Amino acid sequence: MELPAYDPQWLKDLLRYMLIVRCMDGRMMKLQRAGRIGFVGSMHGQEAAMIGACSALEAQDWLWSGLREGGAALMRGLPFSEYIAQMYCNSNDTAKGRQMCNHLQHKGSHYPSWSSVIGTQLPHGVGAAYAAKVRGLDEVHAIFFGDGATSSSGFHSGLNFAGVWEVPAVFCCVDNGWAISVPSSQQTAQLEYERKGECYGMPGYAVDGNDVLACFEAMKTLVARARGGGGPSLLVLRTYRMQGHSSSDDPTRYRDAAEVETWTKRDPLERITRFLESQGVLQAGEYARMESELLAEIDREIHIQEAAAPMPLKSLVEDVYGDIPRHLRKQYNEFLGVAKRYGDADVGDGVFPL
Ligand SMILES: Cc1ncc(C[n+]2csc(CCOP(=O)(O)OP(=O)(O)O)c2C)c(N)n1
Ligand SMILES: [Mg+2]
Repeated sequence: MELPAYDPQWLKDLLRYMLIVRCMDGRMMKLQRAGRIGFVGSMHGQEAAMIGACSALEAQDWLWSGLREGGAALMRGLPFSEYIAQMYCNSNDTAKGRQMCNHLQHKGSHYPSWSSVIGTQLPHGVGAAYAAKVRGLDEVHAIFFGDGATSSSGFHSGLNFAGVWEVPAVFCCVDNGWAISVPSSQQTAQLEYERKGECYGMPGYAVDGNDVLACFEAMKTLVARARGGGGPSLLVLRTYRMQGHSSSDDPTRYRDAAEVETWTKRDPLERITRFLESQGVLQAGEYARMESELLAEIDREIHIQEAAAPMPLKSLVEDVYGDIPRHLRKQYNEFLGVAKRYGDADVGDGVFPL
């Protein structure tokens, strides 16, 4: 197949964004293992799916996500400082420590806070896409979710309303084959997730989610369709999560080493790097240089955020009411007593019951 004529700098940027995701992910996992932050949902292996697809979005578009799309938000403008502050839930955290860590959000890049409750982002994103349509705004809403989320009620109600209202949305199903320890075969009798779109009156397509350019091209077509008033569509990005479901999970208890090995050979970063080298776009040593510069930048920010103060306890009861009501004041004073008795709560031993 003839490839479109891509701008070499654009291609290099694409690799850089994928590398940002890989570096940030690796560093966050190390921090979690060292007991410095509480929870990480690794994006390792899924970089091409998120970066490729989200590269087709414009600044005015929206990204609705699940656990593993924080890296795409970095590409769209979420600063390293804010990302890491949210992982520490410290006083620089724009969510004020009210979300679990790794539950990122960024107002500036149209990246709403997401919920652990699987599938909730679908009806939320559809509602926002419908509002954009009614108000005549030039916005496309990319709504990301996993293969497991196709079994949630949010998937049904989201796609159903989207089809009826013909909203400007692209549903991006990141099919990594697993919903924690449940393989796709035990979750659905229709393994071709793209065919589920048909039931809601929208076209569905599947693409190699480890091929960043294929993800970009497929998404570009569907985003243009939505922007032009053609309505919603479903895009399945077939990929694999190389690590556990989260930092609390041990995938060796339910996955075959051979399966992991097969996907290791399809590493999306290695793939695009080899391609760019073969095209003369990337010179020898450039990847390593980019990687060490990014890691140094991330490490600098980690030091700053680790030293930042935690959210003041008082913030627990602020912001919701103009005047703090009596019952909250009472609860806060009781909590203050407990905190004084036991000292500050620490980050725990990294175990989270998910
Ligand atoms: C409504 C609901 N049910 C169950 C869970 C527990 N849970 C957390 S993640 C997850 C699996 C998600 O799998 P998938 O949608 O494929 O996303 P992935 O983690 O593979 O990216 C489940 C069942 C939940 N958070 N919410
Ligand atoms: Mg999955």
